[in-house]
Amino acid sequence: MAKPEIFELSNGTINLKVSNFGAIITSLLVPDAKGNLADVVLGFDSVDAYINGNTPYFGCIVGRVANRIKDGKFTLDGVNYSLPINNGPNSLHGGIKGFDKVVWEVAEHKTTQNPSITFKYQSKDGEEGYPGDVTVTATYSLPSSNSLKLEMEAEPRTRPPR
Ligand SMILES: *[C@@H]1O[C@H](CO)[C@@H](O)[C@H](O)[C@H]1NC(C)=O
Ligand SMILES: CC(=O)N[C@H]1CO[C@H](CO)[C@@H](O)[C@@H]1O
Repeated sequence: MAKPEIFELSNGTINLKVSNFGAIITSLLVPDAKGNLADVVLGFDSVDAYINGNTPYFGCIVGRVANRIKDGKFTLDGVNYSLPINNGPNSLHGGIKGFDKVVWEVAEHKTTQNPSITFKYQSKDGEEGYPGDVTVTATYSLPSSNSLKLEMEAEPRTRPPR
């Protein structure tokens, strides 16, 4: 498995730090009207804080689902599913070990021209109670001197078992 680390993207004006752990944005420096850079996201300097700590869901990609599922239960195509309960009686975000707590593969990292980084994660059938294999990609890029873009894709690899 890849080592959790923090990557940096810069286009000279704005500067993004993002980790392959949870696809977490740890820092985003942008200039104010006078050109002074300030970090506009809440985050920690070290990836260890995210791995070890009880960090809130700062800057991450939660998944497979965002928000709560009541009692951690849902029905899909007539099949009942039970998810791990991690928020009162409910299931919150990706469960106990959601997409925010796994190491993603670095599928591509461009540092020149329009810098970008693509993270990829293969979620297995049954992971955190959810059916079907899913391949997830998240691409962070700096397409211009004052913009950050995030493109996300989730593709089912197998149909849920009947
Ligand atoms: C699914 O859950 C509902 C509600 O609890 C229940 O009525 C139904 O019988 C269950 N279906 C199956 C296939 O277990
Ligand atoms: C280093 C780098 O990639 N700089 C880019 C920042 O964004 C402008 C467009 O606004 C590009 O022209 C630069 O190449």
